[in-house]
Amino acid sequence: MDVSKILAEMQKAMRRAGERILQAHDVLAEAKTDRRNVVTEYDRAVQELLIRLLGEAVPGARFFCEENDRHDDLGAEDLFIIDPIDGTMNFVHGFHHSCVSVAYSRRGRIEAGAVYNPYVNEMFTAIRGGGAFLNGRPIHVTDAPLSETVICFGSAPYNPELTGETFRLAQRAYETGLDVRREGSAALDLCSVAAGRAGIYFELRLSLWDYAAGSLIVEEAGGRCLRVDGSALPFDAGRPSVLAGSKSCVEAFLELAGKS
Ligand code: LIP
Repeated sequence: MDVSKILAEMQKAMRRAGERILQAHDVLAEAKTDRRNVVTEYDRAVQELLIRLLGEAVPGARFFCEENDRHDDLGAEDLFIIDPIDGTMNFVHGFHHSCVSVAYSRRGRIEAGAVYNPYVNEMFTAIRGGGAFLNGRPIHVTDAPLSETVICFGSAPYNPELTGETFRLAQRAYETGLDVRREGSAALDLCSVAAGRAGIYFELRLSLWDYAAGSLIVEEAGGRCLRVDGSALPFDAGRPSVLAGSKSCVEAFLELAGKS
């Protein structure tokens, strides 16, 4: 099936999922590994809805998802990588800043990505080689120097051993840029970079479903997406750090982080 048709099916399914998120009420958090790593009945329900709809649209498709340990083969012919609600902590506490993130890969290479924020009806999309879009309008990373940008970061709350380094980098970023933001959704932070709203986003530990779609959207918006040490971002079940931004902002960040 043509990738553009698959992306269209992704967006249809994600909008259905977004309706579920907007209709949520009495959201109860369940601790997965600890008090900061939570899941809700809505995460599971949205994931099952996406699996059903995308499985109907692309018969035989496989899935690599955050919930219920649904981790099919990453080298599959047709694979969807799903974070049903990215920014679950925001969702539980009513911050209205969460999204659905879906990437499509073919034989181990991401070919399309979409990130949908239902609270503000923003659909970010990209097809490899085809550019990046917000609600159908082209987007591009900022051409401003790092010192003239807002910098987003994630606090890797599941990994308290990373707190010191995270906030050391955040302070350096704060001293260098205009200000910092910890907005609570990795996928939306990546899209803020792609849309030129933020110069950089970094987080010291993420899962593939957090960054698969957003990393392609950043690259197709003219940016770079890599590890914070400057090495290539993997496509596997590991939990790497992530650094995203324009070429010049990434180079400036690597220097301030003492990694260049
Ligand atoms: C979250 C990310 C966030 C990160 C959290 C968690 P979830 O995804 O969006 O940036 O700091 O540790 O990974 O769990 O809400 O899908």
